Amino acid sequence: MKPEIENLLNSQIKYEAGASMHYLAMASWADSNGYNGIAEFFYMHSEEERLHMTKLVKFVNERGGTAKVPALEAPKSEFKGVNELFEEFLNSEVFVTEKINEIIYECLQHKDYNTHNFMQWYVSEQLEEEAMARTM
Ligand code: OFO
Repeated sequence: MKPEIENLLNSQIKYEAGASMHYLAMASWADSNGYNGIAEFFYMHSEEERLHMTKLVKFVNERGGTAKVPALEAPKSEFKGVNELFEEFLNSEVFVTEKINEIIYECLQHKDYNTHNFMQWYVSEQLEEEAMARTM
């Protein structure tokens, strides 16, 4: 695996982990403020992001790279209300989509068609998640 691609994938591992922790903090806030349905949604979504992270960790290692499990800053834990949760959700998904697009671009520059193919799963996933966040 080319070092440039490995670095980008390791950064992506961190973004997925960050999203997972961010959504967990949002779930916890919703839970303790009486928004149980919203809490369930973000607990579930936090788990999904963790799976996205793990999928990348395994791929980097399988391809002969070294996946780095990142240190993370504590996510924000106070929110003004549910609108803020959903605004942050959308912004986070838009950010992750941009980062995935950067990886796709670099894969093509480096003729890394294996990683390009693997990342198509994330492209489809982001399309769905961004649309869902926008609708909510
Ligand atoms: Fe990892 O799928 Fe959204 O961010």
